[in-house]
Amino acid sequence: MAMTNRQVAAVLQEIGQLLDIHEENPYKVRAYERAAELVGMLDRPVATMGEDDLQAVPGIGKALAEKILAIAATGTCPERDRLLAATPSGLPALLALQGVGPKTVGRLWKVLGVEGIDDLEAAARNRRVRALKGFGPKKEQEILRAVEEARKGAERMTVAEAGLIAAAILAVLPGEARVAGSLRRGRSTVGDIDIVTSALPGPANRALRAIAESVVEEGEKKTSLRIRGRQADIRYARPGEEGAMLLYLTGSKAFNIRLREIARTQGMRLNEYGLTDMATGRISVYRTEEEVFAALGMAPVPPELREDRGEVECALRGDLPLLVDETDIRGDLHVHSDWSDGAMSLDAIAAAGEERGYEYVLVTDHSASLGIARGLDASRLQKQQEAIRRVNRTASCTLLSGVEVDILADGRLALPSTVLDDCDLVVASVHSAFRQDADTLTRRVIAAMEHEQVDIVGHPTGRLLGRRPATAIDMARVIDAAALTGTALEINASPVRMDLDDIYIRQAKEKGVKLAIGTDAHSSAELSHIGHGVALARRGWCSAGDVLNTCRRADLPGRCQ
Ligand code: DGT
Ligand code: CA
Ligand code: CA
Ligand code: ZN
Repeated sequence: MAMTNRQVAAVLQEIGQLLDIHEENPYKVRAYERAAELVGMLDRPVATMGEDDLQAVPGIGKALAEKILAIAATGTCPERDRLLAATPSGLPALLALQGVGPKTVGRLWKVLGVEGIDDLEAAARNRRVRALKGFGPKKEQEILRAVEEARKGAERMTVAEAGLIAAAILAVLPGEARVAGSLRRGRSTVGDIDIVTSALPGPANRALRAIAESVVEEGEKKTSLRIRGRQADIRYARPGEEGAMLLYLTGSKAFNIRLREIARTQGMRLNEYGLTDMATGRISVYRTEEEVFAALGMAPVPPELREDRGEVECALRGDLPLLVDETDIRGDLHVHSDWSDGAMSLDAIAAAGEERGYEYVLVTDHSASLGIARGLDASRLQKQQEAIRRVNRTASCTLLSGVEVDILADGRLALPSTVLDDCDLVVASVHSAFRQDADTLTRRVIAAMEHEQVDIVGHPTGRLLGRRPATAIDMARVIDAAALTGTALEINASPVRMDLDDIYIRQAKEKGVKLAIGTDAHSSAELSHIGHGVALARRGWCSAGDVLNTCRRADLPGRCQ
């Protein structure tokens, strides 16, 4: 179990926070924070280093080196295990709340006996938090809001989590099965998992029981279960009759309601079993969704569009847009290498791109500035560009040299424009001062877009699903500025970001703004997240022409020629 430096750094950070919760010596706390930063900045994976190599790093002594090696090998160390044993298991999760740090958590626990998010909510509602020295009613309100946000996030899952659970269910069902619901529609988050199967209910229910945490409801038509802390609904359809069931369970609810209206105006009743002719009472069943759409006189609507946002009218007229498809994608426009905080070498990125059949991958390591481990300064960026040229001599997938440059709090960029001039494409992103007010944040990002060298704005709203809300940025103004400056907006396809989301993508597309899909991959497996970004682009009604990554390398903007 060799851990990456990033993972080791996260564990060191966690130990620091646990010590802080326990109000231990601040110097000790600081030592772990510092160690996390140091490990984040190392050139080599700590897993491949010996104790002597580590101790040669300024700031790492013998005791720390031992702990780092233990963490790299096992994921934990005795110090962490001791701390975890002495801490209520619900406490570390409180650190994820906006505005709640280790010191706050420690006091809430020691003074008010708060041991988890439920306790905290109760304490805040009962106005016990404001009684703590230095807290007050305003802080109490903030805590309640943060709890609410966290609950919202925890209720819905990422598409990655939903995909894994769905795959586990599909694997055990003894018959044909299809994913439906919001997961099939490509929504950025998923409430519960919906599956349609033509497997026989008896054997299927037996198989499901074996993998479920608990069975909520079990039947011949429908079974609901809890699995890995989540809910899944399985609907049974007879073989050869799955069409109407898949259509129904895919939704959305608003789309289903429109389809039923359309059926009614044609003298038919639509439900999950088929179409009933109201004059004769005869029911027609369908093997596929396409056949149901055809019976309603409509073109088949791609699942990603089924939200009743104008697609029903288009399907009736037969002028649905031709949506971008994953096969149109010629490259990834946001990938990190081991030159900053990624795990892949440049060669590994080229190989991974080649494996996916890409023409190019844009390497976008972080610029050097506060808060980001191992960012590139001008001279390392230049060295990286030389290294990229060397890789490109033999690789069939071309590495484009880019950078993910920080947009500083005042709208300046973390690297000078002369340096950015040497990049093929430049992504500019906000990584700090997320809590600025709407106007400041919006002006800040627009200022960055006005730099001639900036081609793409990375993860424009800055949200981290379940962890951090979107910034106060005014996307309507940003979209107008993007149109004016010819800057593309990113669709960050990382399952924890999914940023931009569908509504903004559609607004951008309608103003002629190009969208750039990037996985923000830090490892080769994460390149496969591109599909989530394509799904979002489709939900934003994008055709291939709206998406930058469908361009041949020679047609990309920036300085790619
Ligand atoms: P989610 O789970 O919140 O991410 O969103 P969905 O769309 O997967 O919603 P879910 O799981 O509640 O229901 C799955 C599908 O079943 C939904 O997309 C459409 C259909 N459906 C659910 N409730 C109703 C309803 O009251 N009327 C109609 N016509 N269809 C419904
Ligand atoms: Ca669902
Ligand atoms: Ca459901
Ligand atoms: Zn970023």
